[in-house]
Parts: sequence; C-alpha cells; structure tokens
Amino acid sequence: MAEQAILSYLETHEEIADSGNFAAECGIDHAEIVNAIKSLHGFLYVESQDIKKETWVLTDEGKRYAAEGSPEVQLFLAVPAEGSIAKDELQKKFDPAIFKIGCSQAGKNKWVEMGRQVSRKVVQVEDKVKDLLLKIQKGQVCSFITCSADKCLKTWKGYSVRKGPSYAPQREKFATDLTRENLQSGDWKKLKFKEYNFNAKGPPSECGHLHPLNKMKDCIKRIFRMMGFEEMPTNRYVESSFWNFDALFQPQQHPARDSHDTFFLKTPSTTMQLPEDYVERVKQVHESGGYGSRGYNYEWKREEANKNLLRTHTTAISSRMLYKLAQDTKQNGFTPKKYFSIDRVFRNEAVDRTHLAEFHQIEGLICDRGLTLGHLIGVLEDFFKRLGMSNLRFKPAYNPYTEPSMEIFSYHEGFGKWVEIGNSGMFRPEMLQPMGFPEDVRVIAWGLSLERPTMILYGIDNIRDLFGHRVDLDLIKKSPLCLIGIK
Ligand code: FB9
Repeated sequence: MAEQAILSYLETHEEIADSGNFAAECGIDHAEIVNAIKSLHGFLYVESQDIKKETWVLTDEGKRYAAEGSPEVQLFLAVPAEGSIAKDELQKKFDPAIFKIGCSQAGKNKWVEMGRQVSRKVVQVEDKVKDLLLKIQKGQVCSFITCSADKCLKTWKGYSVRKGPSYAPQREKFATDLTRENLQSGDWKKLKFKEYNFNAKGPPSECGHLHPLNKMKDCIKRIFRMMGFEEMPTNRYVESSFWNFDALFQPQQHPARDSHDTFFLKTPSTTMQLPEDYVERVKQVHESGGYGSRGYNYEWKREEANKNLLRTHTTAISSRMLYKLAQDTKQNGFTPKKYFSIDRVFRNEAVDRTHLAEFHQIEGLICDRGLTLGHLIGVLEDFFKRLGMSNLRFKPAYNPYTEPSMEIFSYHEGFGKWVEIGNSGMFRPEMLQPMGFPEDVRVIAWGLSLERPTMILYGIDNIRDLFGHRVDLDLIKKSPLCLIGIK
C-alpha cells in the first residue's frame, strides 16, 4: 500500500520532498513509507536522498517540569511570602532530586535566602523553564536552547524521493523462484524473474568459530610440523613435583617451588609411582652432583618430589618425553628427536593486563648429538621468521634447567621497540645424564606464550578480554583467520 502510494504520487509529482509529511498526508506510518522507499530503491523504481531533521523533545524529566513547573519555582512557591521556613521542613515537601535542583537554581537566581531558615528575596518569579518546555512540547522551535536533563535533541531521519531509472506507476512483480507449477502451467514463459544478485550475502551462518587462541595455536602447530617437529602429549594438567621440577634439576628450595608461585594439590596430594632407579640418580645429582657437576649439596627429600601440582610449564612434559627417549636409546640406540608442545600451564601469579593464573606455553626442543648454542640460535631464527619475527637479539638469562640460557628479543616495528618474545637454552647435563643419554647427546629448547602473540596479532590489549569469563563472543566470531606461517 505504501509502495503504491509513492508510485502513484510520483506519477503526477516531480518528487516527494519530505517522506515524513508525505506519510502524514497519506495517513501511513512513516516507518512503512521508509521500508517501501528502500525496496523501490532496490528495484531502481525510485531514487532517494536522506533528509535529517533535528527536533527538540522533552525527556521524562522535562515532561514533569512542563506539567508541574521547574524545581526552582516549585521550591520558591513553597517558601512563605513573609518570614521563613526551616530548611529541613522545606526539604520534606519535595523528592531529593527536585529539592537539590530547586535549591541550587533558586539560589543561583537569588530568589531565596538559603540558610537553616529559608526565606524569599523577591516577591514573585516567572517560570521561564516551564514556558520553554511547553513551547518545545508544542513543537514550537525555540532557538538558543541547549541539551539538558529535561530536554534533548532528537534526530529525525526521512527521505526525499524522485523517480528512478526503472520507474513505473505499478511495480512489476518479479518472480523470485521457478516453481514446478510455473513449469507445469507454462506461465514461466511470460514471467519476469528477479535479477540474480550474486553479491547477496547468504544468511549469516550461525556456525562455530575458533577462538583466536586456537587459530594461533593451529598456525604455530603447522609451523612446527613443517619444521619436522612432532607434538608431545600434554593431556595432563596435574603433574608430580618430580617431573615438573626435580627431573629438570630445579632444587627443592627454589622459590618457584613454593605455593606462592605454584598450585599444589590437596587431593591427590602425592604421586603414586616414579621410576625408582631414575629417581635415585636424580636424588644423587641434586645432592652431590656427578657427570662433571658438583650438584646443589642439600638433602633431597622424596616427599617433596612426590607432591602433586598443576604444572607450571610444559617443560614437565619435555622431561617425561626425554626420559622415555633415553630409555628407548638403551634398547634401540639413539634417534634424534624434534618435539613441541602447546598447552595450558598454571602459575599462582597476580592477575594483570598481560598475566592470568594460567597461560598457554609453546615449547620446542631438539635432541641430537653435538648440538650447540649456534644450532639453537639458528633454529630460533628459522622458527620466529615463520612467525613473522626476524631481526632477533639474544640476552643471556638464567633457568635452573638450562645452561647457557637466553631471552629472545625481536624489534617490533609497530611498537617501535624490542619485545621479549621468549626464553631458551641448552638442557643441563645434570638433567640429561641421569636420564641415561649418551655423553654427546645435547638438547636445545625454547619457550614462549601463546597469549602474547595472539594479543598482539589480534590487537587485544587486556588478556582478560582474550581469555576467561569476560570474553565477548563477537570478538571470537569476528576474529579474522590467522595467516601466520601461511603467507
Ligand atoms: O611469549 C612471550 N613474549 C612474546 C611472544 C611472542 C610475541 O609475538 C608478537 C607478535 C610479535 C610477543 C611476545 N614471552 C614469554 C615473553 C614475555 O611476554 C614474558 O614476560 C612472559 N613470558 C611468560 C612467562 O611469564 C611468566 C612469556 C611466557 C614464557 C616464558 C618462558 C618460557 C615460556 C613462556 C620458556 C621457556 C623455556 C626455556 C628454556 C627451555 C625450555 C623452555
């Protein structure tokens, strides 16, 4: 109906100047007219221009003052013409908002003497505010008014409409489907079919979306696999202190091993079994060294190693895998290995913009004869180059389980500064020898987080927006594909 009203009107008129007035004249709801204009526009029957009109409308507060008078006048009228009234008496007559505004406005207008007693300073007042609000209510445009609690500017949007390139007094109905009936009746011959809009976006597919962290994880797994690494099984968040710390030659009094940094388990509080012969060798190397090391010279406690915890790093998985590899070596001789892991690790840390009590650690290691620091630097440059980071710098660092150790930095053009992108080192002989590896077998390894590159790549500033209950699902839905390592 709206459509026909527009087409017939344009048959005899150049244009519809204002769709709002036109709707009023036709007695059709403006929204319906607007929808008709949009669809006729789609079929090129009409052309339309936006027209915006700003009109003042009263807020609910404004409607109240227009009805009951402005707070300051209400207050003035409540003050006796002669003498005074106690302020708290006066206050009882009004709701707090009105009283507050009334006092400050009446005070500002020097209408009343505001003290513990309130008295009038003028004989009478005029309620200009109420008058103005009434004018607005009647749609009388008033100049020089500003937005305030009682009134605001509402933008009204309408259209002016003219004939379009395919204008016709009647809109030809285009068939949008070729149905069996059309074919059987043969009326398909005379039907006009709607143009096929190849650019039409299909209905949004409400399908699942990968979390940006998983997109990044898949990219990095692809990079590792392309570099010939195989993934280590990380499906165990609960670990024994032995594999998480002791096997890595991390002394039992190391600060990271107390509950300020590590989540220890109440139940099951201790591990069930450990490879006894290997544990004995680990105990030895901690207490008195061996393999060229003098050890830590302290009394190593089995019960400490038995404590269960939430793993603080996936290096705990590396120690298990390397121990297994050393065992295999005894049976079947040594085979070099390249392993990687990407999974959650837990640290009892203060939560801030870039730290939660858990994050995803990425770890890579290569176990082979005669490996050197040069090999480590080489593989780091290859790995990070595929992540889009070159121009690396290495800073000597310390880890209980690697010597030498290096922090890795990359110059980030966007930030215009060097960013710490990871840590690395060569596993100590005190870790590898007790496992049973031949003397000349070396293991180079490195680690970084998954969250940091994901935050930087997806422009997420606060880790709590990336991970956890505050994540906005739209962010996940709209997050683009991760093309790292592909392009
Ligand atoms: O991820 C980190 N930084 C990073 C990584 C990539 C990146 O990409 C951008 C697109 C350009 C940006 C930043 N870091 C490691 C460095 C820092 O963020 C650091 O402050 C925080 N670290 C975590 C630990 O925090 C307590 C990141 C996490 C980390 C640190 C060390 C290891 C793993 C993760 C390790 C190791 C290791 C060392 C030797 C042998 C085996 C494993």
